[in-house]
Amino acid sequence: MKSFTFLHQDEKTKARVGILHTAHGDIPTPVFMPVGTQGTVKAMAPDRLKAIGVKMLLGNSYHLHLRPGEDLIGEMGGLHRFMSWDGSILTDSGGFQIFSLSGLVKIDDQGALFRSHLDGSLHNFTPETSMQIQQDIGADVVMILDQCVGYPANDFQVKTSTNRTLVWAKKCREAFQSDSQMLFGILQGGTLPELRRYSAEETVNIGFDGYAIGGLSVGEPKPIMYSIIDEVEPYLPKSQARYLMGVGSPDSIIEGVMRGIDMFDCVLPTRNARNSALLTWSGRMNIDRLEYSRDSNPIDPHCQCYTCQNFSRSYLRHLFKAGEILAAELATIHNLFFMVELMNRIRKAILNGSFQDLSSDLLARFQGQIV
Ligand code: PRF
Ligand code: ZN
Repeated sequence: MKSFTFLHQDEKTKARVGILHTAHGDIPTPVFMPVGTQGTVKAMAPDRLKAIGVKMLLGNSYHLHLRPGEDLIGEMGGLHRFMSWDGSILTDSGGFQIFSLSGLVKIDDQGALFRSHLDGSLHNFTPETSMQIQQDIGADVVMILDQCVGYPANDFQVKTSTNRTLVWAKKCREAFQSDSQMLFGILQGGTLPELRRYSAEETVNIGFDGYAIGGLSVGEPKPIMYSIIDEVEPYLPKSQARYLMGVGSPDSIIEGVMRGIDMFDCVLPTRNARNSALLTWSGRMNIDRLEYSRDSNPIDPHCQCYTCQNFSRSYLRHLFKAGEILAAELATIHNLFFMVELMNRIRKAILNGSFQDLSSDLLARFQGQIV
């Protein structure tokens, strides 16, 4: 099964438009995937996600393995049926969460032994178990188990984790057996250009359905992240999807797209929404500010989302101040609609040759803002 169709290359940048073919539908790229860590995008019923135009979600093996467990999800017919979502799902392997959430006990080329952040129980993730978990969950796109280091990290740590990720990548490739699912490799290499190139070449040699760039947006300055993408992009096959993991601020998405990235995910649009931080076409807006208390305008006058079509800034501010759960839902609807619209505009601009103009316009609006 062909996993990706490369449709159009921008003439002035590396931006591209394509289609990711999954068992649950075709996904136009570049795409942003909202995060549904525990089998739900927080505060959003699936019909609402669909109405907004979301076609693909990210789920987390780490969380779903700990609770409710992949056996239970498998018995319930897989994650799509369990959560009543018939769009596409990509699952992260658990590599990143083991390092960011759990108490890591022991790690070697066999796998990682860790303590659950929920109840302290011991668990072992190996390349083989990670493949089994993601196959039981029924993800459309499965990610290899990888080891991500933070920033800064010393050269030895970066080298060890990069080599271990390659050992795990080979084991995942061998253990993975599915006709309906895709398997993506993950590059590591910290901020060392040489090691990044090595990671890219070796991962591509193993051969995957797509390639993710991991280990970025872990505390390094953004210009370093962009230079690492520039470093590895030439080594990634043009005919396959490239995914920048854990990156989703509007300015980083635009910078990523112009460097040839097709897929993004990030908790920020949904998490920020629940913290009253809203995305608008004139930059970030904090709806709990006093100046909005008697403001009858919608969040964004240019926005066609359900929230902006029906509610005022004044009402939203009231819901947040009163701690009402509808605040989280309405704000998430708006922020995800914004992300879908952003990706639609990006794809359209790449296709009609105006991507460079769009990107400089949008970067001027968003740069420097923590959105
Ligand atoms: N590896 C995995 N998931 C991730 C990352 C990674 O390096 C990141 C880094 N930004 C986010 N999510 N498996
Ligand atoms: Zn809106």
